[in-house]
Amino acid sequence: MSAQPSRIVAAILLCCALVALGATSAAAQGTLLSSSLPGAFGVRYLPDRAVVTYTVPDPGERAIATSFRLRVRLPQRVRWGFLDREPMAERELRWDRGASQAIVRLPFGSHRVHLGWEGRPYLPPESATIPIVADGDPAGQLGARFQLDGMEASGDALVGPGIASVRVETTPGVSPADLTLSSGNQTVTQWRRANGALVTAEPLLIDENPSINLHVSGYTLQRSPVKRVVFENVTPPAQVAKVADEIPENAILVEGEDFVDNGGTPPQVEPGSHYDTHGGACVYSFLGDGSWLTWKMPVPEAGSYDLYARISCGDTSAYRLVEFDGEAPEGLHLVEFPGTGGWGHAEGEWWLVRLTGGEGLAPSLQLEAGDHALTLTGVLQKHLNVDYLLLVPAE
Ligand SMILES: [Ca+2]
Repeated sequence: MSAQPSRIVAAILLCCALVALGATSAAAQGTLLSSSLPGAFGVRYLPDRAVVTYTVPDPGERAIATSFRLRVRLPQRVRWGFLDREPMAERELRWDRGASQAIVRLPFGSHRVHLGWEGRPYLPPESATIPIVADGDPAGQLGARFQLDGMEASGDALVGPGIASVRVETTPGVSPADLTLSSGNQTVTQWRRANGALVTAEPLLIDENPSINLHVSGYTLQRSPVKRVVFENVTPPAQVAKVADEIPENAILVEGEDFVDNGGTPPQVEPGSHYDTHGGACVYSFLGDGSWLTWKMPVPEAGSYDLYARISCGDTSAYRLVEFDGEAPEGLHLVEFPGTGGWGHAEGEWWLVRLTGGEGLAPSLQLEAGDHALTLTGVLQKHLNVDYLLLVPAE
């Protein structure tokens, strides 16, 4: 875009000022602004204009005029202006060359004034609507608001949960550095260009109907620089199956509390903390904030195995990324664990679930003999408690 971001930022940082002025203060040289009546004033300098927001109460019956006089220092002669969204006539814009100040008469109340010295008179649009599309279907919209230095849009996307790429279709000239998108608490700032759009560099984990927030930097935007936000290749999480809460024959059992490595927020382990746990303990407060746990899974002989987990979840569901020896097994990257009706403090709140090998589940794991590393990474915010994990030889 035609913006010069560093210049804008510098101007904003250096020149933001909020001042309260006394009545009839002199229009002394060197002051940014002065007013003939008391009030609250803020002035912000941008590359082509000063934007003044003010509140000046109506002085009531004592007033002999219906307006007050404001002087605003500008680097060059004032050429155009807006009072709120109305253009100001040229005769309303006086110039005190000696003081380098614009002089305008303004109505009482709370208003915003743009005083420009360069370029053409311009105000950003008030609002815009940006459609969201998920794999070709409408999936909500973002409501956009404009500031002079960018656009902020937000809304819910009717998509997910799962993994998806996000393509932001922009007008020409939007650079990756201008664009920030957040979905829930994840923020995307890395983009690659593809066919006139910006696409997330990495697939994004999306919760069910995530809140989307989009920020585009750019000065004097004429319209929304984003035409559509498109979720592509939306892959839902793998499902698990609840099975009888008994340990199958020949199962290799690894206690949840016996994890061998972890990262992020440490989970809790405390003997006797929960109801009816195997080995008298479980791992709990395993957060969905990117924290991960790794277990050593000993496999006595090469073959086909199925993965089970005894879990509790007091939420509606919890999501975990699954890796075996550092790689996602086929069909098992993101897994949705169901809510079990509680956190495992009462009967029936621990469920044994099967992750592979059943109908509608990911295929059985083909494992070599030896120790394998199973890692679960908590994502999309939800907690999960784990009593134990099983590898069961596939029939
Ligand atoms: Ca246990």
